[in-house]
This record gives sequence, C-alpha cells and structure tokens, in this order.
Amino acid sequence: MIDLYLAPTANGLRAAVALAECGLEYRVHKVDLAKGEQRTPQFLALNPAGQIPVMVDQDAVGGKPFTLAQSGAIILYAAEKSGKFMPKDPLQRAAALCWFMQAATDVAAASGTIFRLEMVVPEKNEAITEHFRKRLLSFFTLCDAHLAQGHEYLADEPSVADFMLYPNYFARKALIDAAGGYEHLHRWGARMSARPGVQKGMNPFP
Ligand SMILES: N[C@@H](CCC(=O)N[C@@H](CS)C(=O)NCC(=O)O)C(=O)O
Repeated sequence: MIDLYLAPTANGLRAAVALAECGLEYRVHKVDLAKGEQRTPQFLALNPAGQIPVMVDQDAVGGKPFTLAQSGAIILYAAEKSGKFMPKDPLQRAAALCWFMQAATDVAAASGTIFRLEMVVPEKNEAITEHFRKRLLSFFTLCDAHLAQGHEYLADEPSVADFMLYPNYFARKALIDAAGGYEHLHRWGARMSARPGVQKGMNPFP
C-alpha cells in the first residue's frame, strides 16, 4: 500500500495519475495548502521542503516504508515498481525521458512561474506574466508539432512523459484554447482524459 499526500494541483495530480495508471494500490491524504498543513511538524517529517506530493510506500524493497517527494520521482518510482510505462526499447526510453524532462523542467516550470506571478507575488507585472504565458505556449507548441508527426503519445506508447505533462495541459487548457490551434495536443489530451487511470488520478477526492 502506498500513502499519497497531495493537494489537487498539477504537481499533486500527476503523482496520483502515475500510481493509478501503474495499477498500484494507494490511498490519498488531502493536504490543505491554504490552511498551511504542508508546514505542520508531521508533514515536514515526510518532506522537509514542505511541498506536496509525498508518497510513503509501506511495502518498499527491503521491507521498510520508503518516503519519496517530487512528482517526477514518484512517477519514475511507480513506473519502475510496476514495470509499466517506461519503454523497453532503449531509444524509445530515451525519447520518453526527453519529453518527460521537457514537461518537468520547461512546461511545469513555466506554468508554476505563471501561478506564482498571478497568485503569490504581491506586485503584479503584466509584461513579465505575459512573457511566461508565451514561453509556456511555446513549449506546448513543440509538443503539438511532435504529436502532429503521427505520434499518439509523446513516446509513441503511453509513458511517464504523458503523465508528467497531462496535469499541466489540463490546468492550462483555458490559456491554450484562447491561443487557438493546438489540434494535435488537444487530440492527445482527449486520448489521455479517456484513460481510466488518468480519470481516477485526476479525481483523487471524489
Ligand atoms: N518540483 C516539485 C514541486 C512541488 C510543489 O511546488 N508543490 C506545491 C504545490 S503545487 C506546494 O506544495 N506548495 C506548498 C508551499 O509552497 O507552501 C514537484 O514536482 O513535486
């Protein structure tokens, strides 16, 4: 059994999507970020960074509970534990990791920056915020162009890369819709949203 501590943000949801898609047994624990539950001593004992998501695998290798933070690390852990969603072919695996890193360090970073500029930083600066919106859209444009070349998923088969990207795509759909186009990205989004594991992971607190 895996205990997953999360809030319904892109970072939290992608961990839940990965555990659900990998078919691992998990139970969710809601962390209310607005109430500061991520800064309680109990939570900081799990992750001193005070950030969700965190998972505790009660049945880890070695027979002892294993605690892990960072949504990307949780996705890769779930893939390794289940033996799923990491292509066996070495070149496909490298391609999957390339898109995984694009989603983690380009898409998620730009989306997180927009969130902080819009919601957290006290001084608002529209020009800077717009810069990051365009930057985020440019990363989605790369995904769209790749998917346009006959790829159903980022690495041809469903992989860790798709789980990394999907919650940010979902969270930023209004921005992408307003920009127009992105036909192939939207087709991929519809394909992802039809997957039972994605549906379960994206709705962790029914
Ligand atoms: N790189 C981390 C980012 C985690 C993160 O930023 N979590 C946010 C919520 S989306 C958080 O817990 N924020 C609480 C805070 O900063 O107080 C990951 O991918 O897990």
